[in-house]
Amino acid sequence: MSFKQALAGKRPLFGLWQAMANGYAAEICAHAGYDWLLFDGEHSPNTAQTLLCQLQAVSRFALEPIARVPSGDPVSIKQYLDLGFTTLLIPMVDSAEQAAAVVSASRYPPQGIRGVASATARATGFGTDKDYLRQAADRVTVIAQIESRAALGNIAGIAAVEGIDALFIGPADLAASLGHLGNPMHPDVQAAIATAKAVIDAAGKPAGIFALSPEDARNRAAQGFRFISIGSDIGVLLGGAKALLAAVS
Ligand code: 3PY
Ligand code: MG
Repeated sequence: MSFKQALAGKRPLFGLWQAMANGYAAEICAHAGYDWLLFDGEHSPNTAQTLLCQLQAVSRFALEPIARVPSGDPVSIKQYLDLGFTTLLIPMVDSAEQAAAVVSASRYPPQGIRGVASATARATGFGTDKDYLRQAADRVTVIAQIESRAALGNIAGIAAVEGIDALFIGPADLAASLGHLGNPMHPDVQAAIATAKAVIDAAGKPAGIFALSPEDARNRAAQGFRFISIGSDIGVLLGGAKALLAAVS
């Protein structure tokens, strides 16, 4: 089942951000039972090699490995898809034109501009998956990140783009863009998120968000967000290390 199909299921899908850029950490987190893990190519020290290692480490688990590309650059999109990621999160999508461009980058001609590396790409089983080229568009899920004032202004147009399968709100960048750097719980930011969610709902697309706490995650689930990041590998490690020390101090 593709992630876009899974998003239509009964319950929200909970994920954990992977910022440690490490296959061993990814494998450990995969044992925890999350619906998805997000491998971050935008803000974490990932390369194609580290992403490959993480993807291989989680391949035997029933979870969706999502990759966040560094930007909407078609070259990154092509490379991440060829590595074998089938779900991509595209940061900083600010307009319908940008949204259409990232969809085009994820599709082979004539629908798009994705280059073909069929026999040398992991995505195709190194050429053994004879259905891949024909089915790639159905298998791939493209998620646009909404995280700026400009994106809020254009959100209906972004959501209407065919091939944008879901929209994910980034509260940290949205707060910064709205003049509340470091304060995503500010009422203005929260109001903007509510408005954005309503527009995404009206477009009939699934909405996702990065939750700021377990309580925030529960609230987002109750509000109908379909996929919710509830923390990060780094947060879990540091939080656990602090709690352990505090327990004996
Ligand atoms: C943000 O909050 O800006 C993110 O990109 C992660 O959700
Ligand atoms: Mg962001």
